[in-house]
Amino acid sequence: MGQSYSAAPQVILMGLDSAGKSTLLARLLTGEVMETSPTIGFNVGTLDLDKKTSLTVWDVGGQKCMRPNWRYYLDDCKALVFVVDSSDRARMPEAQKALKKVLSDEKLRGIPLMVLANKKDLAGSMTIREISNQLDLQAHSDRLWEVQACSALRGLGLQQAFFSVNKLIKKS
Ligand code: G3D
Repeated sequence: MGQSYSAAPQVILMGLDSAGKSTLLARLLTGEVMETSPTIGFNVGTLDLDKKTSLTVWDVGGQKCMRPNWRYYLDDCKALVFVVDSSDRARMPEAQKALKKVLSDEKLRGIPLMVLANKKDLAGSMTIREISNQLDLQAHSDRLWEVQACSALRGLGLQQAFFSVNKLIKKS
């Protein structure tokens, strides 16, 4: 666990329930996930990309993202990472709606978006293009966005994705 949450840029992890956020955070932080108290209900950890670069990653939950208090975490948010289950076509409209709602928050104006197309290990998972279309990402021309495929379960593509998140933060 890093020494200070406030020193590293804050990244918020969101997505529908079962998208794979907890698995992803646990994998990314290699066992360093800190469970916050049930009243807060969020997981947080610091990801060290290299000796000089760290990101503080907050998992604010799936259903929980609709709770009023998650908005307080947006104050210092430098990037939003939205996780989708790329094998679940049926829930893409719901994911699209949730993403649109989150991005409409004034506090997130202009901040970059990384969509993680998780569960790429599953046969028949959607392509990046399909996911971009389903989430209507072209509509978000007012911010930098990117989609990357990963498998939280297998630990594939995660480190690369967060290096890209860091690049997006620097560019924006
Ligand atoms: P959440 O925190 O977004 O709600 P979880 O999601 O991390 O709890 O994951 C939900 C389920 O998806 C879990 O399975 C988990 O193992 C699985 N999962 C997460 N990431 C991947 C992945 O990359 N590939 C595959 N195949 N499965 C994944 P269970 O069975 O425990 O519900």
